Amino acid sequence: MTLGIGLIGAGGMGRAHLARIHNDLAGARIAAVADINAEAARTAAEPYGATVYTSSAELIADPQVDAVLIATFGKVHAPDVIACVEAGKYVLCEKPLATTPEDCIAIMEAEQKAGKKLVTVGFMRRFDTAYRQMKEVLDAGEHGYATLVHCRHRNPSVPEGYTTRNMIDDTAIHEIDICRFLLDEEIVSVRVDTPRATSRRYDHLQDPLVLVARTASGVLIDDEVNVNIQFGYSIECELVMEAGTVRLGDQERVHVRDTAGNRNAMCQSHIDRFQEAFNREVQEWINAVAADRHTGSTSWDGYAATCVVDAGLASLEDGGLQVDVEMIAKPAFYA
Ligand code: ISE
Repeated sequence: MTLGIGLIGAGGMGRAHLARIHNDLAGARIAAVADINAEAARTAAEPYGATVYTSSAELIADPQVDAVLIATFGKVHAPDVIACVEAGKYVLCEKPLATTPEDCIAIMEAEQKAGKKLVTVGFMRRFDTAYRQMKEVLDAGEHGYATLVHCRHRNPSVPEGYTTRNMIDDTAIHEIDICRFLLDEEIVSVRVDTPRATSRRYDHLQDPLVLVARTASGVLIDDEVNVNIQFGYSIECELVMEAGTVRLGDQERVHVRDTAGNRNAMCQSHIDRFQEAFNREVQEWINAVAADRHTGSTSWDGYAATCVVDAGLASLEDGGLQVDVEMIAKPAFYA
């Protein structure tokens, strides 16, 4: 069976998903594209002969659409995710699931009412080979338990519309999720430090930031978020255990050694750096939907990440005080 996929949000991320489904993945076709910008929807849909909509409601109701991919801005996700759940359609929603814990709770309530997990949050790093290997090393237990995680999240630059809030809810949210995934536990408190700001930023930005988070068992996570580093898209992560460390390899690119030195090319964007992870994420989602089962991170993971983001934003507002993460009890449905 070939699944009909409907895309809501025809921006760069959405178009990258369409291209991967069409060119690299198996088992699905692009059935429809919706965007409030009719021209953007038409341009994105045209290469695939997909139906064009300017409203997400029409796309979700289209019987040709078996499952939905949402790649709009986080703050408009919730109503569309809920509409998909109410229509009984599986949905892969780009992060953040929603920008408030309340919206995430509404999504979880809709899903529990539907009686089945239909929502996957687009935390693609969970599908990255190296992160998975890091988790395997930790879980094998040979080196003891984790004590620290050191993360660095660097972007070459960001557009003028990107805000300091986005450094946490759009950028650091990846480390928030991947640390929960690696450590298998919740983050319970966060502090945000503000080092000297780089001159290579728009004035409204507080860049870089350092998030310092603590998990329930006491593991300390530090995450440097530095979004105008100029030289490339660079993601680092080192997990410290009692008797060993494991870290991501560098860039997964070949090394060139010559008179200029020993170096590897730098990726310039997440679409490039995590291409393999994105492909695996969407392929596993297609396979799971075809088999009528859930895969990847759940609405609970989306909710937990949003709660940590909220605590980080509160810390930023409070001048870097440590803020406890407030969360509801985990519903048995997500156990
Ligand atoms: C973007 O949305 C991402 O998901 C990237 O991984 C991150 O590095 C970037 O800062 C975000 O804006």
